[in-house]
Amino acid sequence: MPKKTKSKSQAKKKFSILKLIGIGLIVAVAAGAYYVYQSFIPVNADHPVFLIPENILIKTGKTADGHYEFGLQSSRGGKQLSKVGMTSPTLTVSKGNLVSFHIINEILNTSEEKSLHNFNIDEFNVHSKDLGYFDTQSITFLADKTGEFTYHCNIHPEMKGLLIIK
Ligand SMILES: [Cu+2]
Repeated sequence: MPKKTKSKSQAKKKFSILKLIGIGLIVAVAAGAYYVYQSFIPVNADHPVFLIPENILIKTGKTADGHYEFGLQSSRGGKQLSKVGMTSPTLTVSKGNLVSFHIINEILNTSEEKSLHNFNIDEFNVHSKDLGYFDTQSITFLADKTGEFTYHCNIHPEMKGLLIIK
């Protein structure tokens, strides 16, 4: 009965395709879940923290007198002041918060200098990569201690501001 055999093998083929799709889906879902799980791990912790992060949008820029600085992307609440000796605004967050910095480099390349900046808060293991013009990066950390910390670009020592956690 060759006919029956054929339909049987076809059914078998169909089944294995479905099985492959099923395995593919499981792998995709697992990879997605793993990614989401990873994204809940702050850079200064080894376990996920399930809190809604406080979002701080940071951009690079230049002060009126031509120094590099960080600034806030939103000017909501007026212009934040910076501490004497620092170009960039003082930021205040509450202890225990999960804080996400979203950094964008908006400084144009010039013929003399390629625009390259990074964002660091050493005490919290916050270190962005070197961001070229219009590159972005998001970094989430857990504000697990109070104090005054400096956020800075390690390419331009002048480019720094104060982060207060209270
Ligand atoms: Cu810089």
